[in-house]
Amino acid sequence: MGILNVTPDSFSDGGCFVTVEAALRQAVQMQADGAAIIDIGAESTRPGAVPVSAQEELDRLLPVVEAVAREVDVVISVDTSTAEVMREAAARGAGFLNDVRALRRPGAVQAAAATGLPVCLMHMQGEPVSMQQQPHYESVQEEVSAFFDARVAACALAGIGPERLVIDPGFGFGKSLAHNVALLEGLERFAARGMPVLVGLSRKSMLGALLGGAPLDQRLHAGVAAAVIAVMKGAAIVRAHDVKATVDALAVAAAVQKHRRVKELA
Ligand code: 7PJ
Repeated sequence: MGILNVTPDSFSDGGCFVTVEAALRQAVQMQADGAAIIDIGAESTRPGAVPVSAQEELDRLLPVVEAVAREVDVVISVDTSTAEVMREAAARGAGFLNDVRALRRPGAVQAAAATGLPVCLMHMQGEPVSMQQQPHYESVQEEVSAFFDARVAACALAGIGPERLVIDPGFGFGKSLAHNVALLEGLERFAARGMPVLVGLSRKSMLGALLGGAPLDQRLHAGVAAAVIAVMKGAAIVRAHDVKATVDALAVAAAVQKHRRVKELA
């Protein structure tokens, strides 16, 4: 899953793809580099970000969704928590909903249900504006797992069955470095629930911290390592900025995983 931010203030590539032409060029490149899904987001959710209005999100997102749907042979994911944006994007060719708030905003679960699309439920403690101030868990594994229980149940009530759901522990969303590492180490547990697991580790601050304070543009190798670890622990979808490097690394991980499955079936 390649990342296409159409926000003016995304933490890693804000402002780079704000015109439709630039966004489309980036989408074409990511598809050529091996992305099967392109995740288009118009609301920045980096730590400290304040929410944008639904209208602003629609204005930024929809022209890009339309252009990518017309020109690029990929599944379009929309990174949104807003019910209206889900409906409008689905009507314009989106094929996947990616919600960092796991359909907790008013009307979101009903809107997502009505689209018929698959949905990623991501865990976040708090809200972007304050989530990194004091993240706290008794057991991060247990609490993220209980969160998925509750959200999967809420989705079922609204008519979204588990076969339409993908889960994501939400690296960096209300988590300390230790929390993030614990979630990555224990990823098998989420994969064992039977729903595909999505991970977003690309360029995140946990990588910077592990490298002793590396800036954004020096986190590529660590991000690729994290993606490989996640896939070896059962992740099915990797959300990444650097598609070519990630796809190449995951070709190796996928071959090993495939061999393991064949052996298990034998
Ligand atoms: C994630 C996301 C993630 C999912 C962002 C960034 C911040 N969606 N949207 N998982 N992160 N599902 O790109 O670093 O980790 S925005």
